[in-house]
Amino acid sequence: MRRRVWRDASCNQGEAQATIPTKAKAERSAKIMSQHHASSAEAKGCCLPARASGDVVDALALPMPATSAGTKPETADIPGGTALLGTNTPHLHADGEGPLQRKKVKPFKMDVAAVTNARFAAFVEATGYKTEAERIGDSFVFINFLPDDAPPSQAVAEVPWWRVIKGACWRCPHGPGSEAACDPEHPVVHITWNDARAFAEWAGGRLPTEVEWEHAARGGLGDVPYPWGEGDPDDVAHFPCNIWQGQFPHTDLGLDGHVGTAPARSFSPNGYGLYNMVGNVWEWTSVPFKVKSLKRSVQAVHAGKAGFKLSKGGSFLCHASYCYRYRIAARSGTSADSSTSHHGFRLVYSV
Ligand SMILES: [Cu+2]
Repeated sequence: MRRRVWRDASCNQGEAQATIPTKAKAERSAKIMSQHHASSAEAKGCCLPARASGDVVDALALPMPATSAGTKPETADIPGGTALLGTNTPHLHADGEGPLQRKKVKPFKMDVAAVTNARFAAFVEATGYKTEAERIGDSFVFINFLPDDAPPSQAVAEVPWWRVIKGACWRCPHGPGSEAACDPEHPVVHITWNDARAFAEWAGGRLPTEVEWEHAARGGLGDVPYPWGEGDPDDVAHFPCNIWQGQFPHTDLGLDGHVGTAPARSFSPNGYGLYNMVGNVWEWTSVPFKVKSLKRSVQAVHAGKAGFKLSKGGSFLCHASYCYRYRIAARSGTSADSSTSHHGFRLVYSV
């Protein structure tokens, strides 16, 4: 059977490690370890567990989430013109956040919210599509979602709060038996870039470019860090989006009302009527993840990421103390066949 290992997608000079783990080919490295060694500093490619074959959940045999509501996409009109990309005040330099650039964009339409489980279920019902996580048989699940009595699972060396869970997929986001966590109104997760493109083909849309995504996220406000403008979220009183509060990765206090994903339409929309452009779930873009830098240290951070795709927006796991990526200019990347419990997508439509 196909055998894969898992590695961190972006260690940014130690200041903020990856929030998107990566599926990489077995030849690349062997940084996998068993749960029993997840916190051991010595775990360097030792304890490589063999994948058990068989007993992969047939997700098509599982009950479908309700599709009666929320399957029709609502879109917002995004004006064309001069769009802003990046920032002159980057926080994670190695991610390639700067400088601020001006680009021309044509007008387009964008889903007001990330694609929901209900909408994705309609796609699956119509086409019989099986996601890559279903076909491969596992996906990355954030450790806090696993039950206390969960069997040992594989962790990612640099980001041990990610576990490789057999049977985890969009319909069972925390692994087998977690169908109830697949809420029809929440963003679909455990979706790879390839899955998102398949959905887009069916839905008559496409993934946004980075410029389109940022232009839309700014909501007409210009050079601002957030879709709501200025004003950093905090752990006390300002909760404009679904991110982490508390000490990562142990305790999400959920002061913003959500531990894990929030409904795709939650919090106040931005100036273009778009919900949750930052926080909640990462969103795939159509473009490769590239960082232009002549610095060797930056090049070293991104070595081995050829073919990665760019994701935007951060997720419910982001926190300023650790992974300050719920800003419009923030960016990350992972491979096209990676899927996690904090990654979804939304589409744009050419007009
Ligand atoms: Cu993050």
